Amino acid sequence: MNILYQSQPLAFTRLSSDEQLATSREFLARMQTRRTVRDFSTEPVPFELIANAVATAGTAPSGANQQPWTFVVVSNALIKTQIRLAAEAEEKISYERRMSAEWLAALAPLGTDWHKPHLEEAPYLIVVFRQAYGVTINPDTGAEERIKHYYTEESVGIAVGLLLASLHQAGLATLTHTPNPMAFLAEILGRPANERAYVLIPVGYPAPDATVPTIIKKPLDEIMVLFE
Ligand code: IYR
Repeated sequence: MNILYQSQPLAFTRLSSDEQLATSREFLARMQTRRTVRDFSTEPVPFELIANAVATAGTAPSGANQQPWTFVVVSNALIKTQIRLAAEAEEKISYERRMSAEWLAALAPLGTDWHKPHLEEAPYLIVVFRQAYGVTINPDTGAEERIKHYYTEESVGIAVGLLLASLHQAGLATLTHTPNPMAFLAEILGRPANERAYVLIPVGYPAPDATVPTIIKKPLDEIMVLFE
């Protein structure tokens, strides 16, 4: 017998077919209005919206339920400035030297460059870290030991998806920003050796004059393959 397996009845609310369709359509319509935003207002955001989004992210499934994530929430202006300066330094090198012509061409329709004023303007930065492995103290020896983590990339990716959905649902704008390399984030934020920066997400209200690139999402028949 597996003595470690403890179970309980599933709490599950069965919706009527009408409710299922209505909520599914509403959610789709709402998510179709999400846009990645690069022009942020400095207007403050209620902290609970951020906390609820992080708590929502924390409901994500993860490999062996190890929940290999840390969400660092920054509103401190000095730290935001430090992050902006370090990110821009890396991005400048990337845009001028590291990124291939093919990559720059792929990004051209998005209108991005190395300037990242949103890293100071957005009221919150959420820096998501992936815990490449866990750390525990051996009670007998007092030594630090590593715990193997499974599927951390997939787990953190799913959690970030839920985070973005929650923030959008709460009427906030986000930018999924991956300055590369991102090691400076662990340094500035004093994160332990097992944590790797995964994505940096400015969160706030869009600036009143915010613009977004004209892009289209692939239609359903291009992204779904159906065998019936
Ligand atoms: N990290 C850079 C470049 C960049 C890369 C991709 I792929 C994008 O979809 C957008 C930007 C930047 O943030 O500017």
